[in-house]
Amino acid sequence: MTVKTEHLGTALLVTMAAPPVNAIGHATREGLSQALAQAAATPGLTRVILTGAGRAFAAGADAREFDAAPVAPHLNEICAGIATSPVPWIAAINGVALGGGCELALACRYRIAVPAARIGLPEVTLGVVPGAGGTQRLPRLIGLAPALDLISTGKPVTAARAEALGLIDGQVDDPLAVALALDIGTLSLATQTDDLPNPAADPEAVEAARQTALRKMPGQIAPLRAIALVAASADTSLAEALAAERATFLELRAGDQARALRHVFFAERAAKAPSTLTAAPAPLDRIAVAGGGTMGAGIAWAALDAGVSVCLLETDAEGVARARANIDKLAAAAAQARGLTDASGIAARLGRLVVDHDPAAAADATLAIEAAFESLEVKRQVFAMLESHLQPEAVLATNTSYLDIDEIARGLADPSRLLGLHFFAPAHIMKLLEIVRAGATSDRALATGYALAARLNKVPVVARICDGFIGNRILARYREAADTLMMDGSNPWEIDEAMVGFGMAMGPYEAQDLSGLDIAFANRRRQDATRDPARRYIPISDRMVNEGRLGRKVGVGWYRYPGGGGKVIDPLVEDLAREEAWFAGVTRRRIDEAEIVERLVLAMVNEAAAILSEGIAARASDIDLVTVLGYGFPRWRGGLMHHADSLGAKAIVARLSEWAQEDPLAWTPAPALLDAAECSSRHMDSPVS
Ligand code: T1G
Repeated sequence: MTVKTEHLGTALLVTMAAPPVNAIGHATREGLSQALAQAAATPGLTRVILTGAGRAFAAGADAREFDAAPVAPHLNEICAGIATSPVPWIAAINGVALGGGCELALACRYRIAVPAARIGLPEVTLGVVPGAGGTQRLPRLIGLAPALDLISTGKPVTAARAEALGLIDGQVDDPLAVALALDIGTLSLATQTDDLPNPAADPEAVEAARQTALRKMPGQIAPLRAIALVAASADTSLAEALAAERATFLELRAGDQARALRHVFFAERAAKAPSTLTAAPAPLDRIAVAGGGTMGAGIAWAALDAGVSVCLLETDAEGVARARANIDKLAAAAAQARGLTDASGIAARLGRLVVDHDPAAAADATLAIEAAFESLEVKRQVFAMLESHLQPEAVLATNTSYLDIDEIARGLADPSRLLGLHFFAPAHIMKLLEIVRAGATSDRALATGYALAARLNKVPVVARICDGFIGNRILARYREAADTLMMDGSNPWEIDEAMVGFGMAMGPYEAQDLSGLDIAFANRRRQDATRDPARRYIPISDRMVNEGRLGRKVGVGWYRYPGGGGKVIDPLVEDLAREEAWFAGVTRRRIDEAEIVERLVLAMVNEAAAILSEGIAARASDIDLVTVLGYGFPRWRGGLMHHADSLGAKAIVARLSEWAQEDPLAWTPAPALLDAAECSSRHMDSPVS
């Protein structure tokens, strides 16, 4: 039974019990429908109290049902039944009340929540709009402008904020007890949401919400449709507006963007240690981070934020001072940006930190993460130091982005304790964690990587060893394809604009200006000895570095940054490209936006398919997580491989094969793509969702 009912005096208690978070699936809807009938058939009831079992009130509609046709009873009908019930319903919100869970509460006559509850309508993050009354009942309850903000951004609010908005009537430690004891007078004074008047129109707020959605959620349909529905609450009858809401929900639910966003949602939740990994992880109460630079300090802060004690090691007193300064910057930013205004919050984190240059200070660490300079020699020295000072059972990890971890492991007495933990800058914010399993990595070390990801609330993706693992290998191919387009006739700003239009958070050239052109330059030099001499090599990026154009950090890269401000197109870059093309005997041509996007996306898809074929990534959905969470690929396209599925392997192979005629080394389709095309399956492996 996913809905339990119990008579308590003149109250009927209705409890949603669908662990772990009371997602509202068909069984729950049936149970709620029966509870409505039971309440109507029970004489003398003064109230119905709706609550959730466990840690959630209700996490919203069960998104796993969205790939199938809707099955009655529908949640909007249940909410309408609650809203028109002669016996008042009280929402005793015991935990998260999201999406349909919030809509059930909105349909109730009265709402009380525990202080820890988070309440909201995150439907747009799944590519849909609230479909059970939220776009109409919320603005009636709290006003149009605040409702626009909650619904168009999908961000939940705390119980305190919900109370301030008028979304709930109060915060109480024991909502059930208060609901039972609520005097009938108070209850009868509460206005049924559906009886509230239309909210006042607010065209300025509507336009502001639209502009924000266009800026912050470009390309996404649901936010704009949600805004239109909320705007209509001001001048449309409830019945008409609810019908329009339902129709919009059903339309978007079946659309590509909702399918893509659901795919990422479930892929994120599937990214956890496989049940076959039975080894116990190392305890994670006290870890060491070797290297207090930007990455090391970010990793340390992520651990401190998660309640872990950290020994941040540097090489000398100066290094300690630099590391401490980096930590202080992160602490100040956290205090400001993330509401950690209470000094105790910061002090508690810093109280768990030791910064030292004496390795003995890390002797009791059970995991050490090396975040030193990207040099094999330096890393080997760091691990020799760690190995000699930490307990033999301590797990060792390197944050290297590119180096061969097997090579690093060869310097260890016990290579089984080493794995890669590739964080993404800024390490305390980016959710992606590439866990790199080297040849000798033990199950215990791997399990420790997963445990750290869970503790730091990161999304783990396991990669095997190759140059760049999953993300940076795809990035290198993406950039090579972009440079090739530049050589053949395009320029950085056309390419960036095309890819932002596709949905990338930032174009490849602006992104490289941010990270610094010298990083990719160093990687190309490292690959010089092994690069296939027959492969077309584009020298423009090297030319830029050799001319000191390293990116934003020096004020000039692919763009200029006058006064350290925003990017400005620099025609000199196009001149450099023309000159290099002339040296190479390339006849440049006009390349339109569509070809830019197609070539860059398919270059990434083909590289990703090779990564799958080689077993570097275990499944396509992992590559989706890497591209969305680490490289700005549009989440509403579901990630690189989900997007590739939407294009179809046959079409991709046909296009790649056409280009391979001009340049086989760059464009020959990977085996996984050929296999998918041959069996005309759309998926390069079984999708997660
Ligand atoms: N549907 C199906 N499964 C869900 C789910 C949902 N809405 N929410 C969570 N799960 C599963 C999740 O996949 C995982 O499964 C387990 O529950 C624990 O989740 C009509 C149309 C509630 C804040 O967008 O934000 O209502 O991996 O690991 O970190 O207008 O889950 O254990 O097999 O995330 O404690 C709107 C989505 C739906 C909320 C809990 N609701 N969920 O976080 O646990 S659309 C949402 C969350 C809707 C109506 C519309 C979070 C959480 P497994 P978890 P958590």
